[in-house]
Amino acid sequence: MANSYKNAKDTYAKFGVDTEKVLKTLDAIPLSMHCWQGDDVGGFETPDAELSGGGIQTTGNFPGKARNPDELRADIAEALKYIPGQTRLNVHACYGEFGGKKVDRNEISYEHFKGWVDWCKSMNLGMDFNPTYFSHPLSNDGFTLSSADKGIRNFWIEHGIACRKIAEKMGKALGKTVITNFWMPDGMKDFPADRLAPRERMADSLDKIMKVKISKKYNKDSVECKLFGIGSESYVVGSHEFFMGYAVKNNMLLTLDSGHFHPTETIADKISSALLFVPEILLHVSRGVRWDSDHVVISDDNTNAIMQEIVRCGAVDKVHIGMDFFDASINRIFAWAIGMRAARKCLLNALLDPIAMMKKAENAFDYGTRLALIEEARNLPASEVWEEYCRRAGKPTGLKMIDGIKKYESKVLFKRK
Ligand code: RNT
Ligand code: ZN
Repeated sequence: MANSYKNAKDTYAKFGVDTEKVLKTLDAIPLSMHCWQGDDVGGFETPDAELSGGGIQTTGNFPGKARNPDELRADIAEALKYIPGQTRLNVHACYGEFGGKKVDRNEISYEHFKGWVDWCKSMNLGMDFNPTYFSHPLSNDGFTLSSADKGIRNFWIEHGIACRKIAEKMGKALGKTVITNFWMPDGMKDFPADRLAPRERMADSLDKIMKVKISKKYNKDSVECKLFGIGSESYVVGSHEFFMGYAVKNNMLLTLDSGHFHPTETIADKISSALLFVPEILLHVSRGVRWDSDHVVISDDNTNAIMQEIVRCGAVDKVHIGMDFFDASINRIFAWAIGMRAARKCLLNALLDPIAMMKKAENAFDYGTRLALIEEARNLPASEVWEEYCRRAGKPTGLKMIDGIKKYESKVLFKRK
């Protein structure tokens, strides 16, 4: 045990915080890492999978992105060398292993994901899943489950059902519950004449997907709202009110993505409210710069505020923390490692806060002491506790992490042509 950690431990004890307990709690909280940072949301469908439509975008062309499942897994394994704590891998349906064959979205099945499941098992990773409602000819006019065309709607309903079945099998194989996140890009660039009908169709399609009996022990479904996207600036069918309502009505999980609200609106304050009405929450932790830009997560005020709310609501078991960022302009291993570590660091900060003292002051209407504690907490030696945590987990920090990833960059990434 390093001396600096011992000092930090003593300092925190004065504020009523047991760092040993915190480290245990921290280590057991899973964070879900999204596979799609590894190839800019491309996926492995044939021919030539690439992110298109859906109102989301990656910018940049940093060399060496993964071109097939094996490369993606190698890159994930490399990133995991620097990521401490329980991790889950979040896979999108377009990342199935189709063996060079064209398998349309409504025809996918568990066999296409068995490779991922076996690998995750061997790496001791849990899993999460997502139907892919973008980058497809039948999503090109901007509507999927809410399309006015019955054939298109049915195609996407079949896709949703196929995904829930796959997720259930994944959960069974892993012996761990999978969370399946439904995000549909449906919306319009300019003012719609009819905002209601697409929403009625979206709800009806979802009802048809959710009607299929799937064991909640192995799969839980979540729905993700959004304010706007590129090409859906004026209207998104699955708005916050729409999905909050849908999730409450159907007792489902609600996904809150940090980039999916007004630019000055943050998701931290939504957690305590939503948890009163939905059983669980899924978070897409992201960093929007001026818009839903999906920049790599860092330990900024926003991320700290999110983690504080999870901890202070006592909702560590009810809020599932997933990442959703994709930056194609930097080394993608860095992106994963930086984002995952930042999220966990913020979680650590939240656990280290002198909450008991703050609550005591608050209950005594002593808001001066409360503010003093908030300010003091910013200067407590959390970084020493983080160092100790990584040391115990055998994960390099600081310059060692940078050196390690740079080596992989020259040895592996830059050799991919
Ligand atoms: C898009 C949503 C959605 C996607 C992933 C790839 O705005 O955030 O979660 O990022 O499904
Ligand atoms: Zn998201």
